Amino acid sequence: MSNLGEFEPKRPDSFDVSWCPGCGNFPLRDALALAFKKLELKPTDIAIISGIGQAAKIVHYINTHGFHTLHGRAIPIATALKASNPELVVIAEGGDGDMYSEGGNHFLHGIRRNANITVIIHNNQIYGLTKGQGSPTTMIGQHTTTQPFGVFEEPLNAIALAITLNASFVARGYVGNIQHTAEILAQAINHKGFSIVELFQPCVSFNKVNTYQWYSQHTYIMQNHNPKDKMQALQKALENDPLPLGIFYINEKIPFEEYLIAYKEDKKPLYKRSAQTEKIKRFIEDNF
Ligand SMILES: Cc1ncc(C[n+]2csc(CCOP(=O)(O)OP(=O)(O)O)c2C)c(N)n1
Ligand code: SF4
Repeated sequence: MSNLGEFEPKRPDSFDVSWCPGCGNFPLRDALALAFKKLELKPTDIAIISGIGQAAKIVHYINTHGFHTLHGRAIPIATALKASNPELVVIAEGGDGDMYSEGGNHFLHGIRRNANITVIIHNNQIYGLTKGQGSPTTMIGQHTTTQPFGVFEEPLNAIALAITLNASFVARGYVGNIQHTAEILAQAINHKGFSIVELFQPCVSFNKVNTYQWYSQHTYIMQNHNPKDKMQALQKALENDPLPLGIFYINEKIPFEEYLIAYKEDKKPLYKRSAQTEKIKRFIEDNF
């Protein structure tokens, strides 16, 4: 049963949530709202930018600012939003297909650019919205609607990839544990830099392998792990069964917005400034 409080979407009564009953997106949304409450954020402090897919629909089902964009494109739009208004808490969300396949290129370069945003990947290890095709994280041997003889491609280990690329914050959770997931999300949102949180999220309709029971049996919460130690983080990320949960890696570095010339002398967000028409006119006259 959801307890979203002020994050309950303000929609007409006729607006239905189209997630299937039992979908892991429900506890994921609860954990996110809990993280916002822990951080004492208001709905107007936050903007969620999503791609396309079941996961990406979250912007309609939680009361914050939101923008449902194109498949795989949440990260660049979230980056631009943060640059134009660094005061906002900006979150990019999408499924494993959205972020690792259609948006895979942006995932890599988002890590390099290091905007101060949080990226949440709802990893159900399948394409949910389009009815059960194999995704970049589907396990080898799994039978899917498009791989009836079983998946033969190596699944993507995005946690190991992100650590190798020196991402600023890398974590993984499982939505079956709402408290632990909320704790990770709160730390990710608080972290200054590109924060990646991959969340195992069962798809009860199209992934009959990675169920709630499967995740409970094949995951564990890391203890005494030092997230500042890159090699230890990478070693943990390469563990396959059981799969570790928690914060793998923290790498403090200057975020993208702080390099922007627009904020060198004035920290006021761009949208709060009036247009400097005289300066623009002079620039055009001098250069064209
Ligand atoms: C460029 C583009 N390619 C393909 C599609 C079709 N499409 C829509 S959602 C989706 C997969 C979504 O899977 P995932 O991102 O894992 O999210 P889920 O639905 O499982 O939450 C695909 C392939 C699209 N909308 N746009
Ligand atoms: S198809 Fe899967 S991911 Fe989509 S709403 Fe249903 S259970 Fe959730």
